Amino acid sequence: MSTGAERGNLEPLALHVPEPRFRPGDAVDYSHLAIPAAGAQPRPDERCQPAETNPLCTDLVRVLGDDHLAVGPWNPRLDADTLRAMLRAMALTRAFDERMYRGQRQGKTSFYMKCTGEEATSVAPAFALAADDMVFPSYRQQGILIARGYPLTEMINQIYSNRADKLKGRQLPIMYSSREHSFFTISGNLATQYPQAVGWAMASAIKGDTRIAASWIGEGSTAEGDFHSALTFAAVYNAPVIFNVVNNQWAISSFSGFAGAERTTFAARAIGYGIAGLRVDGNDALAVYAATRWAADRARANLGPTLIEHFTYRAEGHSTSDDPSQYRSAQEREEWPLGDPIMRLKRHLVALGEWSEGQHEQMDRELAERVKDATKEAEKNGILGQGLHHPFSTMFEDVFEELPWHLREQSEQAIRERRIKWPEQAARDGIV
Ligand SMILES: Cc1ncc(C[n+]2csc(CCOP(=O)(O)OP(=O)(O)O)c2C)c(N)n1
Ligand SMILES: [Mg+2]
Repeated sequence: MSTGAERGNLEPLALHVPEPRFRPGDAVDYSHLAIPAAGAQPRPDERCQPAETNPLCTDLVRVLGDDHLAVGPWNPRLDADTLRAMLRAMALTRAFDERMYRGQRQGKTSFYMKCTGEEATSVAPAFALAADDMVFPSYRQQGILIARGYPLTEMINQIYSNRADKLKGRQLPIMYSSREHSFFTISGNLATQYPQAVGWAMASAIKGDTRIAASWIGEGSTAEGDFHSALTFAAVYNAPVIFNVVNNQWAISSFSGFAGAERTTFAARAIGYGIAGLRVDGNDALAVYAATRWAADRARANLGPTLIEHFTYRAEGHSTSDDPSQYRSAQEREEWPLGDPIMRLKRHLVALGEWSEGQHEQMDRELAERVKDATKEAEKNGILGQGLHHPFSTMFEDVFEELPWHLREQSEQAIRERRIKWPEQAARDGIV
């Protein structure tokens, strides 16, 4: 057995600590990113062996070219009405984000998260999936709810935690839930939605149903164990599930390198699990639609799960609690080589002669009005800071069918303390 002394001529062991290419003030150059031409990627048959998709895990599926036309085998050939509906849902998502962000700055809510620049990664899949396919989103897929027609006022009630909030203020603002829209309750605990989606998909198959599941996760969250156990279960049982990884380059202030992006792509995780994988231009709504359709058809035909990496960019801060100017170059957004998803779809429709600048401006004005009206409607039910909207005494309800003894004790103690310390609020809550 050799000893440390005998190996004294070796360099000491060292670790690699990833460092992002650009920091605040740096000039940004994305020429290291390989962006292939639109239309150049092969489209294997949906019934192919998973390994046939391996080359697509390091490629980039693109449909919309620099001339704004749709090209290649992944072109989903959508009619103009569908393209306009998708554009509208994406623009509404952005208008909603703008207004809610301002609402947070005005103190109407404590917290908000935008998805600016990533609208295609939720809206296009919502169009490609069936309305009753079950989605297990992260906190950045408000576009799905909007595309599925969930009332904006309900979303705002939840964001304001007001008395009409269906979740009764028990969830962080933006962590929606809607059984009617097949939208699973959002959890702040990253990555938990992945194994839940697989469990739901397995249950759907066990019941002999035809509905599939789709889940979304940020690239940073793929470092969680839940991501890997979900993929193992799905691969073993060939579960009818679509795994979306939204690679927006950042996880708050950590860049994608801390989740392994320097070594390989996120789509390439599929190769190790033996499932199908696709890496897609996430700012190209048509490519996202086509990839989702491919994966959905495959899952529905009992051909198993697909992992789709959406290569995109988080154009704004992580949340209203974040200041990205502290850790990344402001030029990144401007230099991002895949452009803006709304602009790209708009230019495509204009190039087809199915849309115009004037129509687009008019739509933006109309959507801003619609969001404003919904906001006013929701404000009638209260905003943050106007007192507790749901009685304090109900805080422990709705989790267990019957309150366990230890929670009953805690509840009684909390109510007793409230009565002593804040008698006015207690009287208002009806605690006497
Ligand atoms: C289990 C867990 N760890 C850490 C956090 C704190 N946290 C919230 S969001 C976030 C970054 C996630 O980044 P990513 O997965 O890339 O998603 P993105 O925000 O970019 O959409 C972190 C670390 C958390 N909510 N849950
Ligand atoms: Mg991210």
